[in-house]
Amino acid sequence: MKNLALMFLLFFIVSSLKAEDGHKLWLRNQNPKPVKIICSKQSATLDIAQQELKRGWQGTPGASIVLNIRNNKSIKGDGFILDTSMIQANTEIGILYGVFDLLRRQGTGESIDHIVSNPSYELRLLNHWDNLNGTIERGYAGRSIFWHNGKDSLKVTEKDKILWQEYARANASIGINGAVLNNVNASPQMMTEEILKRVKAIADVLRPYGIKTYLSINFSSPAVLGGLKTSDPFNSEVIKWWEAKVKEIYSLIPDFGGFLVKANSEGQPGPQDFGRTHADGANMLADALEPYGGIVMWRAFVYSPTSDDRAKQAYAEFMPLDGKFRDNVIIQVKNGPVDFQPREPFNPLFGAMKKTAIMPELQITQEYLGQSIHLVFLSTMWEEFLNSDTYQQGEGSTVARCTDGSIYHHKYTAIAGVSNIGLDTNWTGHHFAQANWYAFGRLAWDNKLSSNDIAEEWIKLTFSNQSGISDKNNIDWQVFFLYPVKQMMLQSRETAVNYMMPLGLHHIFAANHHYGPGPWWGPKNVRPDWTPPYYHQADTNGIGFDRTRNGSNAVSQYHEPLSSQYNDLNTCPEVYLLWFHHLPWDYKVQPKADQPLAEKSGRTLWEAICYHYENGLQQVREYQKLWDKEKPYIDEQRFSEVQSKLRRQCRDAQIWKDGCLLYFQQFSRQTIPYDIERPIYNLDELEKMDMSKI
Ligand code: GCW
Repeated sequence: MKNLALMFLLFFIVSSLKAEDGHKLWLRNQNPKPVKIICSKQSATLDIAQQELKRGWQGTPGASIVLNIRNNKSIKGDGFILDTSMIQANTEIGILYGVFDLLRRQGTGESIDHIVSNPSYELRLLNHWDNLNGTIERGYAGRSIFWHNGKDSLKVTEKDKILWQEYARANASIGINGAVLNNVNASPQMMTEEILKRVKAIADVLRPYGIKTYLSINFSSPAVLGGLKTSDPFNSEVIKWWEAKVKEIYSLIPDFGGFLVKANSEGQPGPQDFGRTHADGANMLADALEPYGGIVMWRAFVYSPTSDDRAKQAYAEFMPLDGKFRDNVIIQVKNGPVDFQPREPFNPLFGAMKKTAIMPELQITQEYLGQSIHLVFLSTMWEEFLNSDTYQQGEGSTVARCTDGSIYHHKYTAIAGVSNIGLDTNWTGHHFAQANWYAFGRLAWDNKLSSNDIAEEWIKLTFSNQSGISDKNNIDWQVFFLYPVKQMMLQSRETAVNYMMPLGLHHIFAANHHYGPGPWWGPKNVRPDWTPPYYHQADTNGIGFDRTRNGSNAVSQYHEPLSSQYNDLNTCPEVYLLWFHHLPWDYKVQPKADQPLAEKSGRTLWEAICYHYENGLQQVREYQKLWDKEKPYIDEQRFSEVQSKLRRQCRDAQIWKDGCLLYFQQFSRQTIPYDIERPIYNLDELEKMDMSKI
């Protein structure tokens, strides 16, 4: 009898866990209850707000809710106030954000009692590195949702529109309000009439969801496209060309947001080609956009092949220009001084540029973090970055406060994330990569949120289902699914750091694709700052990049007390050790309590490196076991797709560990500690492997 009941229960569980392809993201709207909505105004955005309430209401059946657009001093920008029976906002889009927040709270079981919610940043953008032929630079989830190649590629289809609308809805649900539709390595063709018409069609779909459209531009468009002799920003014909182009864009898209520019970086054209500065170039475009309320986001991602230290260059080039930019220019700065590495200290420009608006650029797409194959929750990395203290205006001048208007007061505050979405059914390739899109939006809205809360929300919204098995109130589900999966997510970035580049190592990826390890890769004909040996500097004496006062002196770009702290071996955080110091292999690293395999005292640098790689690998193995145990709690499709990606992640972590340890061992000339699993690959076989296909 007991067995029969058990079989029945099992059958019930299995049949209720229907296959899910992940397309619905965190917006699963299950079994909505009836709701009465009172709204005295009508508009496309308010219609959406009402539809969403009807689609997702989980509150008391038949309850009434008032949507109230009325100014209130405690509401800033598109913020809102939530009460059990009312959503109040200054703007229509504020009402829609309030609706999504209310539904989220119903879905996660959070309280809804007089919540005042205001955005940390006024502009919260996704950057799409999508090319006009439909490919995506550093995209790992299929081709572009905006651009296709081939005949009829510019024809706007119903299918396109449905997808753009789903995209807009997902973004609005997490507060994203801007999208740059094309790659920062921009084609001049972007500015042609036929392409701009398609941009208009996209903008029309995004608009009711509160999302403004922006474009990346190629600085030499006036010459390449307009046939002018030059693209010099001081040339009057060039100025006129941009003015006319901007006018044309606004005639099609009256609420167009503005331009994103990558100039004089990695071969892109820019004002320096004509002896002008970044400020000269940015201001010329800013002046053209200003009459329409448009902005310029000018990237600080610059580095020349001849500099002694790539990490110093954005600061060196941009600091002298502080205060020289128009107030509708924002300098867009990557979180770290090199390039979206698994771990970097913050870029020293944050907080240092005081007279110019600065916006952080984060990378949601996992170019350097296992792409769409490794499970890596990036929220903890962004939290670490946002909470970094720059000390620029005394203690507590965190990056978050230096960029969100708390400390400096500029016309705009903004944040951008390089998108990880494409045409894949589940949008992001890996089901867990959806959490990174979600986390970016949530942090852009509220930069004080904790990764713990974000992960918990996301899991509840994404994996709850109708059967009651994974119901948020179900203790069994909480203990055996929510909690362990959340722990895995929260630990996952540190795990990737461990098996890829611990202790401050960086940029030791295989060439070009940045997926597998390649610390050995350094052909003579390639510029040194594109090769790993430039960054790890390993030789028989030791390893690490000396950025101290005796080395490249990058430490001097940080405000005291950080500058001295990073400079001094005794105070430099262990996580940045080899970022700032070149150390002998037998340097004694302080023991760390949370490293289970580590020697408790007297670890040498070599041993510490070995244990980090081993720990990283073992942690992925633990995730594999953990996920296998989650089978009863999740639908078959998402279960097996994640399971299969975890298998590859384990193998790749092994390759990272073996490749890096065997390569560095040639210099350290020491044995790998015997309590560590032996490598299973040979170095020469790894060196021959195509690391983009491992
Ligand atoms: O991270 C590097 C990438 C390039 C990218 C560049 C940038 C769009 O490898 O693919 O180009 O940064 O941010 O401009």
